[in-house]
Amino acid sequence: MTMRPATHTKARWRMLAAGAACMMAATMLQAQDGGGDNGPAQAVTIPVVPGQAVNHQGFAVSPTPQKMTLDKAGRLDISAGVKIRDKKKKFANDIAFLKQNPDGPRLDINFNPKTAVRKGVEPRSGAYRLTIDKDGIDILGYDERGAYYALQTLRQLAQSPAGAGCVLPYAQIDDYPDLPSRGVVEGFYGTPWSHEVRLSLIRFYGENKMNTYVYGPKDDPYHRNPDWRKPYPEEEAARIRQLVEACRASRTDFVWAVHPGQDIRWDEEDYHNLTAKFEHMYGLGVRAFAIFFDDISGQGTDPARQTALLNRLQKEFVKRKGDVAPLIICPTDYSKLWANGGPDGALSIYGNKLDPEVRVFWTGDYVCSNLTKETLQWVDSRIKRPAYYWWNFPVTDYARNIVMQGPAYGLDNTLTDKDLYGILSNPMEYGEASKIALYGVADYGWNIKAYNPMDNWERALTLLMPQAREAYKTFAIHSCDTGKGYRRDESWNIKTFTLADWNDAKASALDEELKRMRHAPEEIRTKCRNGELLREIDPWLTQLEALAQRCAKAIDLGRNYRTGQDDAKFWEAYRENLMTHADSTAYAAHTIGSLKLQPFYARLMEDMGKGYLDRLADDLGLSRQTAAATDTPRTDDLGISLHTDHKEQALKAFDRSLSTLCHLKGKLSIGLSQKKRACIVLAGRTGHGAARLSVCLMRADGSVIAQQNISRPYTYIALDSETSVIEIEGDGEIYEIVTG
Ligand code: LOG
Repeated sequence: MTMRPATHTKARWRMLAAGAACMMAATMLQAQDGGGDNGPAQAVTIPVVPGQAVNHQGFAVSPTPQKMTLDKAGRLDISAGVKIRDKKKKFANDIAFLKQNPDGPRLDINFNPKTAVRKGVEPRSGAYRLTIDKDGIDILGYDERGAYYALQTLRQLAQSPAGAGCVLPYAQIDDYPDLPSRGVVEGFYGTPWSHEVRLSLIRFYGENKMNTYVYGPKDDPYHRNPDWRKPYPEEEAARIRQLVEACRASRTDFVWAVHPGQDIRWDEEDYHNLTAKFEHMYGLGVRAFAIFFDDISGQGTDPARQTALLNRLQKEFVKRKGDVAPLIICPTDYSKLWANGGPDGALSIYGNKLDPEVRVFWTGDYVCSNLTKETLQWVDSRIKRPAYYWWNFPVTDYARNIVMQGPAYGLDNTLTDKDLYGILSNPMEYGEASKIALYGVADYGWNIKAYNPMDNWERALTLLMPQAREAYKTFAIHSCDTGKGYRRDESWNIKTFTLADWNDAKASALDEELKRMRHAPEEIRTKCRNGELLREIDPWLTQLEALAQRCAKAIDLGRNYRTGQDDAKFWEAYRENLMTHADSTAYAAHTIGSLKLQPFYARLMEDMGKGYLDRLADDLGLSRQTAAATDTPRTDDLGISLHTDHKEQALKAFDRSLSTLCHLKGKLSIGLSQKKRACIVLAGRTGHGAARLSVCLMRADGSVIAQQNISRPYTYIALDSETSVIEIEGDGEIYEIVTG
C-alpha cells in the first residue's frame, strides 16, 4: 500500500481543517477538530446538511428529472407485459425488468438526434422524452444513451412502491443532464476495488445515469510507478476488458488513467513507452484516456512538458485513432491550496497552450473541499475552459478509520456547464458503501438547481437497503464525519447534553435513539441482502452497538449519580463503563459517532468522575481538588510518602482524576505523614480480569494491624490512629486512592 510523504500530508491537514470553515450553508455547528496529525485541537465550523425529505407520492426517479408531469388519474397497466418495438435493436439487454407480450400495450424505443430535436428533446447526449399514456409508452432519445436513460426512468417508475405490479401513471418526462460528465474516479490510495465491486458499481452508474468511470487506483502498479510502462499481465488485462464491456452495457465511458509523473523522463523513449501502453489499452477496448500528475515531485511536475506531451498525444494518438475521446489531465496544481495562479503557473500554461479539447481536473480550494462558484471562476479563468471537478468525497484514504455514509452536500446549486464540464466523485475503498454518496453525485450532476442533498440521501437509503432501511439510516446518520480534514455534519437527529445541563426529557429522547442504535446492527446483519456491503461495514456495525451501549450506560449512571446514593455501586458500574485499552483500540480503528456521541459519552463520564471524586473527598473531609487533573500531585500536599520502584506511575493513583490510572504489579507502600481516618481504593482490572490486590495496615514499627484482600472494585478501609503505613500489593489497575 502506498502512502504519501508525511510532510505533505501534515501540511494538508492543517489546511483542510481550515478549509471546512469556508463553506456555504447559513447554519453552522461547532465541533472540536481532532487535530489531524496530532495537531492542537481547534474549533471548526461544520455546515448542516441542506434540504429535507420530500414526499414523492411513491414515484421517485433518480436522478431528479428536469421536467416530469405525472397524471396519476390515468393508469397504464403493464403487468401482463408490453409489446416492445426496439427500432434500432440496441436494447435487448436492457429490458429484463419488463414482461413481453405481443398483445400488451406497446413500448416504442427509438433515438435519433434530428427527430428528437425536432420534437423538442434537448440537443445533448443523454437527453430523452418518455411518454406514458393510454396508447402505450414512447421513448425517444437524443442518442442511444438518452434512450437507455429513458429505460432507467421507466424501470424506476415500474419498481416504485406506487408502481408495484407495474401500474404506471400517465406521464410526460422531458429530461437531460445539466453536466456533460457525471461519475466516478477510482483515484484513492488503499486497496483498489475488487473486480466484482467494480462490476456492481458500473451497473449502478448506468442505473443512475452516470456516464463516466475513470480508472486510476493509486495502488494499481500498472497505473503508476513502478510499472506504468508495462502492459497488464494476461489475467488483469482480461478483467480490464470485462470492465470496458460492462461500461459499454451501462452506457458509461471507461477512461483509463496513467500516472507516470513520478519517474517519467521527457524523452522519446518514454513517449514511446506511453503510446505503447495506450495501444495495449486500446487493444483491450479502451477509448478514453487520462494522464494524472497529482502527488508527484521532480521533473514530472513541469507544466510545459506536460502540456507538450498531451498536445502531441492528442495529435498523434487521439486524432489519428479517430474513435478516442479527448484526453483528460490531472494537474500537479490540482487544488488552489498550492496552485501557482500567476501568468507563468501551470494553470495559465494549460490555458494558453494546452489543446482546448483536453479536460482539466480540479479539486477546489483544498484537496477535499466544497464545490463553489468562486473556485471555478478562479481556475476556469486560468485554464480557459470549464474545469472538470474531481470531488474528494466520500474518499477516506486520509481517515481510514471512517466509513462515510452521510449525504453528498457542499455543492453549489447555481452552477452550469459553463462553470464546469463535469463532476466525478473519488470514493472510498469500500465500493458498496460508497453508493450512498454516488447516488448524490449522480443527482447533482444531472439536475443542479433541483439538487436536495437530504432528500437524495433519504432516497439512497431506501434504494440501497430496502429490507432494513430504518436500521441503515440509524447506522448512516452516525457515520458521516471524518474527525479531521473534510468535516461533515453527523447525528443531526439527536440532542446531547452535559451533566451540568442534565434534563430528564433529553435523556429519555437520547435513550430512544440509543436503543435504535443497539438494535440496528442485528437487523442489518439479518436482513441486508447485499453481502459485500455488509462485509464492508461490519466492523463499524460492531462499534455502533458498543458506542450505543456505553452511551446508554452513561445515561443510566447519570441518573444514579444524581441520586447521590451508594458509592460502591456507582463505582462498579462506572468502572464497567470505562473503555478498556482494547475497546479504545477497536474504536480508533473503526470510528463512528465521533462528532457528537463519543464526545457526549466521554464528557459525561469525565464530569461524573470528577464529581464523584469530589464527593468522596467531601466524605473524608478533604478539600476538593482544584488543580488541573493532569498536574502531578505532590506527596507533601497529600500528607503521604510513597515507597515504590515506580513513583511516577504510583502518583497517578493520587491525582484525583479517573482518566489516569496506576497499573500496579508488585508493592506500593504509602507512608502516612499525617493521621488519616480512612482510605478508599477505586480499583480496575488486570489485563485478564478482576484486579488481584491485597492491603496491609502497619504501625510505625512495622508490625501488622490488619490484612485483607481488596475483593471489590470499591474498597473502603477504616484506619485506626496507630496506622502509619498502608501497603498495597498485587496485580491490577488502581484508578484512585483517596485518603483522609
Ligand atoms: C489524491 C487522491 C486522494 C485524495 C484524497 C487528488 C487529485 N489526488 O492529495 O488520490 O485520494 O487526495 O486523499 C489526493 O486528489 N491528493
